[in-house]
Amino acid sequence: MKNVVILISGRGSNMEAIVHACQREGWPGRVAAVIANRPQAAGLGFAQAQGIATAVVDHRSHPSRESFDAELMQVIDAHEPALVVLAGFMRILTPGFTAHYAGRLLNIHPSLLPAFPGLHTHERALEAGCRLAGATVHFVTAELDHGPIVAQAMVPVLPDDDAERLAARVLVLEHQMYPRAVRWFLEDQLRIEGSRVHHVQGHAQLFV
Ligand code: NHR
Ligand code: GAR
Repeated sequence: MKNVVILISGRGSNMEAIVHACQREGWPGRVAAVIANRPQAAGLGFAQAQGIATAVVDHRSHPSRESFDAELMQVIDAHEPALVVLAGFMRILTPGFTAHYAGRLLNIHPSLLPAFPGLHTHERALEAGCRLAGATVHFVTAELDHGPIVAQAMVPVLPDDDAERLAARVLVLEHQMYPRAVRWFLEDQLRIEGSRVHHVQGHAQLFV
């Protein structure tokens, strides 16, 4: 059984989708721990109710990003993860952290990368007049939101959209795409070739 460690900062709905899919579909892996950088992260309650180990590593009790990341790595590595999953995790990680988990660290970002890396993606997509929006699952590298793309999901932008409505439409597909991407990784179906990722059996890496 491969261990997965999921990092969250808040609600944790993507983490829930992954836990449920893992239970329902009988993956060759299990969610061994859910770790939050905020003590109030709502997703911790769900994880505890599922009998999953939880921990808080509070960034506010560290003097630097390096020291926060060092403790985070210790807590993660106690679970010997094959894969670490960022699911609404809101702290930028240091190059030392991303190097330590190179090739086994995934993120979901709520835009069609390489458009709109960073924060406030839905507001920025609306402001830019985009007719298409979505989310991207990618391997994490030192450069923020620039790692190899595993899968993308697209949704239309509708005339009455505000950021909240658009985010909700994107989130529905996030909950389909992220569990699939995690399952592909655990089943060893993904190959990274340079900056590209392909599924060995050619499964569609686009969710519509
Ligand atoms: N770290 C690295 N090195 N590379 C990536 O690709 C990362 C990462 C850490 C997080 C998620 C990302 C997203 O999908 C992610 C990808 C937080 C911020 C941010 O500015 C930006 C991008 C992402 C997550 N965080 C502020 C900070 O100072 C804090 C913001 C807050 O606490 O609300 O760390 O969008
Ligand atoms: C998701 O939409 C995710 O793509 C986004 O935040 C939401 C988290 O929801 N991630 C980021 O913005 C990362 N900076 P969740 O906690 O319910 O999964």
